Amino acid sequence: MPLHNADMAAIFDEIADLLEIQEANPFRVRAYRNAARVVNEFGRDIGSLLRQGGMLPKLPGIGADLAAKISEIVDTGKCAMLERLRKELPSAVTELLKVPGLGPKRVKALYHDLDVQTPEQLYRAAKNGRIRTLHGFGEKTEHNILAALAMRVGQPRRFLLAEAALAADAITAYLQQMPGVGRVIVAGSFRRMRDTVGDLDILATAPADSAVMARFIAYDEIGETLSHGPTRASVMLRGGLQVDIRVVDELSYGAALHYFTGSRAHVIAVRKLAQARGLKINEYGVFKGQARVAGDTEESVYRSVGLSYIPPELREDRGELEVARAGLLPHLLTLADLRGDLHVHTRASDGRNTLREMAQAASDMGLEYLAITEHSRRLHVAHGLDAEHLLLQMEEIDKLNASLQGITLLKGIEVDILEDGSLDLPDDVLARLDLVVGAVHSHFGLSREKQTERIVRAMAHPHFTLLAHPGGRLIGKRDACDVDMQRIIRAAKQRGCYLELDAQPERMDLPDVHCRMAKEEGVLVSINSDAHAARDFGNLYFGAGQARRGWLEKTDVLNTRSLQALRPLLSATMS
Ligand code: DGT
Ligand code: CA
Ligand code: CA
Repeated sequence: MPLHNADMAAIFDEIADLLEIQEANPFRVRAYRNAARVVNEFGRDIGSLLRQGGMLPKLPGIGADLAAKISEIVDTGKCAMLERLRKELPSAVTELLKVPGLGPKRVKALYHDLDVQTPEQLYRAAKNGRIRTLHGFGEKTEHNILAALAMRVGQPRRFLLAEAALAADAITAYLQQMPGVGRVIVAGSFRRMRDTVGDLDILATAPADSAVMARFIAYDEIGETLSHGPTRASVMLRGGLQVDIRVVDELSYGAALHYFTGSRAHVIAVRKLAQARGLKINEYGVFKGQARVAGDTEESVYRSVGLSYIPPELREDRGELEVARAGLLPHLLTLADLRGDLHVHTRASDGRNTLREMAQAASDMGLEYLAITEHSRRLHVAHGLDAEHLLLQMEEIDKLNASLQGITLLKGIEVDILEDGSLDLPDDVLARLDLVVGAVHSHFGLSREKQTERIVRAMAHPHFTLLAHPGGRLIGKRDACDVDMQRIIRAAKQRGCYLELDAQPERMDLPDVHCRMAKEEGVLVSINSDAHAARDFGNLYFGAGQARRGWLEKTDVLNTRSLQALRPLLSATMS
């Protein structure tokens, strides 16, 4: 399709915008802006002129370089320079520039202040009301951004498990109230406790003629009904989360639950086992010829293929069938096994509650000990503590411990691991703590070699106890650092220190496969809330889920130990 003057002008305008965002030379920016205007206002169609073999007319302010770009655009329909600039900047920038009323200056402010890279993240920020909180932005701009992105971001996106859990709890409670409904359970990746879910898959049991479906699609959080029939429906909640529902009769419950829990690969592997025994498994039951031989419970489905019950978190076709057949399935950790939390913040750095409030909340969770681990001085944005403030807090903890009942506070720090692998506080201060939690908060982009070396060096520090959020990912926002996790885990083993599973919903770090790697190498994992407020101890539930996906048992987890058993394990690392 031939490009016209206005198209060409749009290309030059976008180049000017992107250059401006990159803080390029203002004269260069102005040259492209000028070119956009001149081309747009030129009385004849430049593309047609050139294609007819004519020369590019003399245009004010258009030198050889810009003239060459005009020819390139006419010839190829594209401009390599624009493509390159787009690649250099986060994709959210291109989307933001399309929003009416947003110029390059405000776009730059947005993507810096919100720390968004992709249109999806931007959409979420707008949805969560974060844009209106920025200086110079109001509700109207936020609304414009949402409207502009809604079309694009209608494409599938994944939700954090904890986010999805809020919706899942509300909708299952609603369904449970309906007369005639038997069981209501969320299957799919949600039940397998993946860190993110694509959608919710609800299974309900009810008689064939029940009004369950009609009631389901009357749920007032539904934004759009995608499809609906007598036994199945799909809806989109207002928040953008899709919910699929299937209604089956009680007799098929186990087979249906097995099928809809997945994973697909696991279900297929179980079906293969069934075929080898002359059985057929589908979502209605296990059949031998025409006869149903199992399927009312999941146990009966597994039994029919000679296996013991496999917990949902293990159903990823990662060897669980072989292990089940050998009768060697792990006794997975449960939330109740956790007796302490080794990573939390208070108001002293970037948390919201006091020491006493955090201690109370941990105690309410049934925990016996709680390590206070503020950020260290390097992390200014989190009001990190210097040695002096840390020592003051240690005194405060001693005093508080004297009056607390049923819970003990431990003295710790979440100390920054600096670029060279050294720690952000002096040794003599670190030596006085019960534990030292080390964390990477900067220089995420080092090469695999350098990043791994940096962390291994930090762990070699005599006072190092626990590596916080080892991969450094923020789900949907930042990929994990490029590191050799096997080497880090082996170094931890050698050094006698531990790895954290940080249970913040957007961290979930260590992820499952690395939990399993740690277990295999004999390195204990500590499942911590990384709480910044009293309510964040709820993170531990999801952390336990991720640990289960990583095959962890009670004995594989550091903070299942009593305080008495824990103390020597912490000091074992202090040499
Ligand atoms: P998600 O939603 O992307 O986080 O992942 P899942 O595992 O929840 O996948 P979803 O919602 O597409 O399907 C839910 C379950 O239903 C899935 O885990 C297994 C089962 N399922 C769906 N489609 C198929 C299929 O074509 N074949 C088989 N064997 N199972 C399927
Ligand atoms: Ca799903
Ligand atoms: Ca689904």
